[in-house]
Amino acid sequence: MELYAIKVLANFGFGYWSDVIESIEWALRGPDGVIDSDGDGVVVGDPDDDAAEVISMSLGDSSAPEAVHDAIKVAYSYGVAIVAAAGNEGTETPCYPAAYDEVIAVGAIDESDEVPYWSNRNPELAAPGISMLSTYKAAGYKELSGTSMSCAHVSATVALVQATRLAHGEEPLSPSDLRTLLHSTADDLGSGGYDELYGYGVVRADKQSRQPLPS
Ligand SMILES: [Ca+2]
Ligand SMILES: [Ca+2]
Ligand SMILES: [Ca+2]
Repeated sequence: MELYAIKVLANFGFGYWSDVIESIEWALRGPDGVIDSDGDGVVVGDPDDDAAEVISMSLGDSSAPEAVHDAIKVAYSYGVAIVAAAGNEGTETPCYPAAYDEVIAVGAIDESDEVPYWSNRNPELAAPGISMLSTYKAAGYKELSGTSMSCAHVSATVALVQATRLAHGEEPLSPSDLRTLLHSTADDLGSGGYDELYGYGVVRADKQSRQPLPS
């Protein structure tokens, strides 16, 4: 698997939805600029294609143009899993694009598994989001907090699941099957089952059924 970093926001973290749309389309085309280059209808997991298996978006706003949703629906229909930060406004629902049905919205927990007041409610999953060591400008590292940090944990777990399957010669999971797997392996905290604080629970990369191949 390869990692593509696509810059869509300027410094201070602001940008345009048109750039977000373009980046989603880029991730689906991959560096060769073509969706499904061999025309077999398979994109995710096809060695002939270079599309992203998962798109991770640590960004959001209270609303988004429908064209963002359209781009997400296209990528999802090709089997690309899409993960986004639930947002840090303390609202009852995730921000966009996390709020779209196709997107896995990720909320934050702290080191005591508590959900901070600012983590938007009703995420799909929760993951660590307080004082996470992150890459930072000028080739540095810095401890950062927010659902942006949480989002990356879920995206990485998706990548781990898909990469392990592909390494075993198995088909990648569809986004829908991936989500079912992540729900069932998550730590169900708060009230039983889905709840507005943790969603289906805290993502557990270590509880995925397949173990990595020995190196
Ligand atoms: Ca391609
Ligand atoms: Ca193909
Ligand atoms: Ca629960």
